[in-house]
Amino acid sequence: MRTQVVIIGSGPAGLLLGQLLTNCGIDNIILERASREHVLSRIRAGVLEEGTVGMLDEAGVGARMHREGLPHDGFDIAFDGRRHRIDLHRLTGGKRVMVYGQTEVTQDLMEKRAQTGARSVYQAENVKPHDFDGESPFVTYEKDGTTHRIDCDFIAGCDGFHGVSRKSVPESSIDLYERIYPFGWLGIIAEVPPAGHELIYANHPRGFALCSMRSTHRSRYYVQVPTGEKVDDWTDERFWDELRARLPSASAEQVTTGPSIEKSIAPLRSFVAEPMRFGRLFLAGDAAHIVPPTGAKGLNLAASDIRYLFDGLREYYEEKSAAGIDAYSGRALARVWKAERFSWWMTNTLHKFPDQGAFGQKIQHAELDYLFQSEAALTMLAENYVGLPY
Ligand code: RFL
Ligand code: PHB
Repeated sequence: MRTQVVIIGSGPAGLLLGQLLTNCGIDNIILERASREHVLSRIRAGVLEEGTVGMLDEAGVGARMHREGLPHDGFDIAFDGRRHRIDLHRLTGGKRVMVYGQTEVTQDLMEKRAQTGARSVYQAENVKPHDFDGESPFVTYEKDGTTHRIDCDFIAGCDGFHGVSRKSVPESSIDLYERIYPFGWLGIIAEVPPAGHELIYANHPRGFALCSMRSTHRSRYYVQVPTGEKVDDWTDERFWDELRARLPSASAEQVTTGPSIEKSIAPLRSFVAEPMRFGRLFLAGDAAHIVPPTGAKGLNLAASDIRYLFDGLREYYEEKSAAGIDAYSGRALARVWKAERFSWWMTNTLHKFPDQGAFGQKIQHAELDYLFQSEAALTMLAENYVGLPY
């Protein structure tokens, strides 16, 4: 078999790249380890930057997002028993974010791909990129007991943090940067109306909490829990009590409780692999970098990587120029590191750290106090939250 671009991974990065390539006639095949149903059952991101929204429109999959997604002009940070609104729209000269679940984004992209007839292989086992440091790379995989080989021009490693692409690169060619936080987020989804129209990020002596949503009748809530905590130790009742204890009382009263339909714990990590290109293999999205979810940047960074990678590949095929693919790693990493900084800062400012001590508490308090008194500090927060320019 032969194609122009083999895409490993059918998450948002792989599906978005595949659709943009297909739309301009560049042949591609997606190889995904999991089943379609498994990919669609993962509950993850919820907040899209305008740049991500624009890319989904460009890919031709924006219609349902504009119908069902919730545009948000701001969000709240709660601390010291009070809520402070970050007016994203005013602070950024008219920008906003879109609340629309990653599950929906993935479903829209999968449906569009099925309509266009582009090839995807789900439950592809033992996917392996080969010879990407030469002129003739290929990818092998197993399906139903048979080994297949796909020859290609390029391989896009969009296979997430635990994927095979980054691990195929010799250790001596890659630099890894990592910070692991001593806590995770316990998250639930419940079929109840959200506590308010906008998101609330809460800094509380008991730990961080976040009120988010998927729609006007479906809520997404998180509380910070220590590393090692077990989901089974958290009944719905315990979760709701803990969430309400971390919110200002007026907000706690707005929380409608109900049975959870999903409950899981996500660890928090910052991670970057450099560079993001190895010959004819490109890494994109979580395969190359992870941010803690506090800044809502993970999926958005996957989209901005694809912006640069797609532009580079299109230039290569349409204009016979390698300038875009040569610039890919540098351009992507410049944006990645700024989102890493922002997500790290949001995490440090809003969570309780076990070794924070009295000094750390005072500094965090001063940071938040300053934030709400300074137009400059608020603007820094707002322009990063809505997404830096590509
Ligand atoms: P994905 O989504 O992990 O997709 C990778 C795909 O590759 C497949 N795969 C393989 N396929 C073939 N062979 C192999 N060897 C393979 N190994 C893996 C996997 O099965 C999978 O289908 O990566 P991608 O496309 O880079 O997308 C990244 C995003 O999923 C991620 O950054 C976000 O979900 C992060 N994130 C958030 N991002 C935001 O922008 N806004 C948010 O509000 C937000 N909230 C979150 C989040 C992530 C969370 N968790 C659970 C980590 C909230 C949470 C709780
Ligand atoms: C979510 O709705 O899942 C969500 C929202 C904002 C974040 C992280 C996750 O910062």
